[in-house]
Amino acid sequence: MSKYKQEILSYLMAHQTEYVSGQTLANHFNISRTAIWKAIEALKTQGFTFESIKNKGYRITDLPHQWDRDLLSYVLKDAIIDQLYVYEEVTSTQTIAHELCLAHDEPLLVLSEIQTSGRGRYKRPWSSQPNTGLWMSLVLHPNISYQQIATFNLFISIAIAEAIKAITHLEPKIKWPNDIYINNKKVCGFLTEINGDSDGVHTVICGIGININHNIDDFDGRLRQTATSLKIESKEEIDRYQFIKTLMDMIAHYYDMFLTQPFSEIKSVYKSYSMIWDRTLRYTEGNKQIHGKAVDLKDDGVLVVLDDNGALHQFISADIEV
Ligand code: BTX
Repeated sequence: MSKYKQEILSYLMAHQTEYVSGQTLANHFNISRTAIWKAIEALKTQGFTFESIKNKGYRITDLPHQWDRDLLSYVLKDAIIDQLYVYEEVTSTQTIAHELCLAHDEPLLVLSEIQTSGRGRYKRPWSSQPNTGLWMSLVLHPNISYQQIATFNLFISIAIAEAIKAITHLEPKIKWPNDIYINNKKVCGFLTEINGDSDGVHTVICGIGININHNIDDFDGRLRQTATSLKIESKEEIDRYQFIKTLMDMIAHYYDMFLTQPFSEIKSVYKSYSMIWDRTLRYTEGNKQIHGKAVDLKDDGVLVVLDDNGALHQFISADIEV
């Protein structure tokens, strides 16, 4: 495998609108034209398509449809991660991320085309079809207390909603605390797991699942009624690379806000995305179940709900039936 493959790809991606000759590449990287040719051949096997014109050079015309590590490295070169792990199939990116963060102190991203045991909250299964979605786990190391983790979720949910809106121009809605819906159907679920000690949280492992290019038939059983994808809602195939870049940019922005500003600064933005206000809904947390209306979201992320009998309840996390 050419050790220059990644650099050659980056160069060609940066010059995607023009032809780049083998000689230009050879001069730029100070390697032979044979080495350039080998790198191009290797990229072809990964799913890149090139137009190659005699005396003009190469131009990338099509990108791999599967997640490709080299392309993701290029697309995410400015992302807030130091390490990127891309797999074809894993049990769960959360499980892999938990293992990796034992040996790494830097921020990292784990992504897989397929998850055979993708999981949601309370060990519920997360359906993770190949070639359609974004199944990823982001490992970050904020220096925060355990109490602050509830607001981390709030900032992340705005980041996801804004990425969806920027790419599709649809109106995503946040269902507190962990889901994003479009037109009353679930398009994304995320969960945040932590490692910490008596000094506080040292690792946050945020697993995000987003249905991107699913058709309705891609969902099994009950999910056909409850789930949706960006493609179903926008009626357009979404470029997953463009989506993940936008998502990681939004996460970088809102993560920085999370570290530097109180939630109160963006509470009104959060509420504008929320789908639970002014609605009487069923809230379940453990054995506790009530029927009521959300009346406040406190600065520490606690949701205050007024039940049908006029009593106030506080939730740090709950399942809400919408
Ligand atoms: P949750 O417990 O709120 O959502 C799980 C519930 O959502 C399931 O019980 C099912 O009803 C429904 N569901 C399952 N799969 C889908 C789907 N693809 N689209 C819509 N609804 C679905 C939310 O948990 C957190 C999910 C996090 C998933 C990511 S994927 C990457 C990372 N790795 C991993 O194993 N989990 C996270």
